[in-house]
Amino acid sequence: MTDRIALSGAPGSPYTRKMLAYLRYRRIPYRFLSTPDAERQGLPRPKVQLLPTFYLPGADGALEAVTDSTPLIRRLETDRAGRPVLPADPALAVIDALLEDYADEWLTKAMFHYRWTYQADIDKAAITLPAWRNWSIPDAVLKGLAASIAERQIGRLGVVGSNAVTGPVIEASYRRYLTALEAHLTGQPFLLGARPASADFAAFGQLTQLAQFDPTPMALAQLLAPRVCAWVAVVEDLSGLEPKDTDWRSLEAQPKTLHTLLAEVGRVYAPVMTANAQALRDGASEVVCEVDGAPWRQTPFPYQAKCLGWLRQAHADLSAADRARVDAVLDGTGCEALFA
Ligand SMILES: N[C@@H](CCC(=O)N[C@@H](CS)C(=O)NCC(=O)O)C(=O)O
Repeated sequence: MTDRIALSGAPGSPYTRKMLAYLRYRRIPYRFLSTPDAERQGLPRPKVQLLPTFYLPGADGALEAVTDSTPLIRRLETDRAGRPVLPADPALAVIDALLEDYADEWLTKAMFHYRWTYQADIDKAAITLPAWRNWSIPDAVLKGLAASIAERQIGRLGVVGSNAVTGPVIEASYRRYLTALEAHLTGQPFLLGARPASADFAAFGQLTQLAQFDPTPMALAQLLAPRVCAWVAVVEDLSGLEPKDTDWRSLEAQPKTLHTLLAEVGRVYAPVMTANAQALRDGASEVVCEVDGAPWRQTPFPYQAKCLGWLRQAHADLSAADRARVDAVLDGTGCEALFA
């Protein structure tokens, strides 16, 4: 058991699903626990309780609670060899990091918005989320937990920026994303070719909820993007795929559909991420910007400014020649603004 990586999380957490699918693809042995089991087994608690939590040896060899899927993937790519999900070409790797962060930080808005806005979605999530932690409880207790989780999560809609004005913007973006991903997957099995990149696992994580659990976005996915629905079911377990180096499609040979996907990133994620970082620099109490012609207002989110910082650093660290290659791909997508 000790050679298995321990992690805790939940089936309704997109980042937990991202990491489980990643571990399976990498063939990294793991043991998965619910949060209550992790507590019962005396595993350390993270400073900020986030799902998933990994338990990895710290500097003194003792297990430490570590969260945050994006840096965890980078750490596991360095610690364990074989079947990498980060492209070796540094320019392609920046595009991968951008698509990964879009899924983690923007697509998650659609997930949270649909789940806690529509009654059918609220009812399903409210009863299922607590049952995932413990199902052997009386009805009255489960119903009480359902009511309190629904109240708590609906109260947090504003944190992701979902409200009456931004809701239609989030929904239109989700529909465009589905159509763009459907078209992209028509030409190749994964975002960057014939093998999965970290961005595939990030998109998969959010889509396990949007296309497989919450009824409103799930119906849209089936209607607009049947291939995407099939893809999500398969990416869950890619342990048998035998990837080759040549399965990465080069940046210059990517299909036009990648441009359409990046244009969606540039249309919605880029203005919110840059306005958020600006609001934090200015010490403003609110992010105010325009997305897709509609006003966007949300509480500043320091973590997302950190994400943008990582992306900018990766872009700045490129050689001049590789940066020019990335900029050529981003030209006309709206993503240029992220690195301006
Ligand atoms: N950036 C983190 C995000 C993790 C995250 O936000 N997890 C959510 C659940 S999917 C969470 O634990 N939220 C705190 C809560 O629900 O109390 C990652 O990539 O792992």
